[in-house]
Amino acid sequence: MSPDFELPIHVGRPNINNRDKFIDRVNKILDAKWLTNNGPVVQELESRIAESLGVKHCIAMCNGTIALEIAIRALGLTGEVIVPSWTFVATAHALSWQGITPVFADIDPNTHNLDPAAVRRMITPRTSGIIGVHLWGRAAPVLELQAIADEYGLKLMFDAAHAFGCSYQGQSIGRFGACEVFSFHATKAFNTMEGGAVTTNDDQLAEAMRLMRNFGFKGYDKVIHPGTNGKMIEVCAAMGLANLDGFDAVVAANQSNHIAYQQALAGIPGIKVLVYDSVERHNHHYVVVEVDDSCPVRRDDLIAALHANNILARKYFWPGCHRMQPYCDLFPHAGLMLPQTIAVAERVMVLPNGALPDGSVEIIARIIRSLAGSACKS
Ligand code: T4K
Repeated sequence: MSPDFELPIHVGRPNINNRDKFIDRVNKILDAKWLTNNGPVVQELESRIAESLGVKHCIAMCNGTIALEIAIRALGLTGEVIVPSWTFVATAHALSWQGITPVFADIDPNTHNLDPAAVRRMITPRTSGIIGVHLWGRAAPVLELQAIADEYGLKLMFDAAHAFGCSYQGQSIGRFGACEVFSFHATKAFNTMEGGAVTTNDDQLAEAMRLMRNFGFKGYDKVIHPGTNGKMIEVCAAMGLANLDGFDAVVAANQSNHIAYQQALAGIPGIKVLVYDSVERHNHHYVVVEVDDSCPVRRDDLIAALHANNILARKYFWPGCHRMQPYCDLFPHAGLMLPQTIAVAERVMVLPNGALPDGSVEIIARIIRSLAGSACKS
C-alpha cells in the first residue's frame, strides 16, 4: 500500500514566514558587508524580542545550548544543579559540559514539568541552582521553584526553549527567575534557523553574558573576562525578524490544528491530547498525545504505523536524560527517584503541527483511530 503522504510530514517542520522580506534583508546584509559580531540586524532582533516580552535585556546567541551554557556560567552555578530528566538532553549537557552535575528531579505527570516536592528531595549541600524547563511551552511552577530557591539560597533559571510566545500568570515567559533561555532552532515555533537568546532584567548578568558571548572583549584588544563564541549571525537575525512578523499567523495555524486533533482523536480509548491552559497565551507548537495502557495499541506501534505513512511523529523526550549517556553510566540508579518521568516517557507521542498539507490532521487521526479501533474490537 502506498503511504498517505508522498513527501514526509515531520514533527519540527520549520515555519518560514515572509520569505521575500527575508531575502530582501539578506541582500542588504550582503551589500553592507557586515555579517556577524553584534551587527545591526542582531541588535534590531534583540530590541524587538525584549520589547515584545517586556524584559529589559535580550542577548541573542548562536543556539539555545550555548545560550544555556553562557547563562549557567554567568550565574556562577557550580557543583550540582537540579533539572528534570524529562527534557531535551541539551538541558543536562549544558551543565555537564562545564563540569557541573545535573541532578534529575521527577515531574508532575499532569504538567510534565518539575514537581516542586521532588526538587526539594534532591537538594544537597552541593546544590547551587535549579533549572526549570517550560516543557511544551507550558510554564514550569515558577513561583514554587522561586520559593524553594529563596529558602535554600539557590539560583533559579529557566530553559524556555519551547516557550516563545507563552505566558505564566498572564506575563510573558522570558521575565522569570534570574534569566530565561530560548532556542530559536529551525524546529521551534519561532526560528532563526539556528539561534537562541537569554532574557533577563538583571543589568549585571546581561553585561556578563554579552562579554562571554564575544570572547570577553570590551572594545578593541581589551579582554576583561573569559568567554566563548556565542554570537548570532546577521542572516539568522534576518530570519528572526521575518518570522516575528508572521508569528501570530503561525500560532493561529498551530492552535487550529491543535483543536482539530483534539476533536478528531476524541473518544479513542487510552488516547489523550494534552490541552493548554486557555487563560494563558500559548504557541500551541507541540501536539502532545499520551497513549496509556487502556489503549488497545502500543504507543510504539502507533508511531511505526504513522512512519509507514510518511508521518514522522516522535516520542520526545524518550527515554529521559537519565537513561542517556553519560548519565545512565554515572547515575545507574537515578530512575528510582523518577517514577513519573519513566511512566510519562512510555506514553508520549508528538504529532506534526504547523503549516500542514490540507486534511493532514484528519488523515493522521484516521490512521490512529483505525488501529486503536480495530484492535479494540479484537
Ligand atoms: N532545551 C530544550 C528543552 C530543547 O528542546 C532544546 C532543543 C534545547 C534546549 C537546545 O536548543 P538548541 O541548541 O537546539 O537551539 C531537535 C532540535 O535540533 C532541537 O533544537 C530541539 N530542542 C529538539 C526538541 O528537536 P532532534 O534531534 O529531534 O532533531 P532532528 O534532526 O531529528 O529534527 C527534528 C524534526 O524536525 C525531524 O522530524 C526533521 C524536522 N526538521 C528538522 C530540521 C533541522 C525539518 O523538517 N527541517 C529542518 O530544517 O532535535
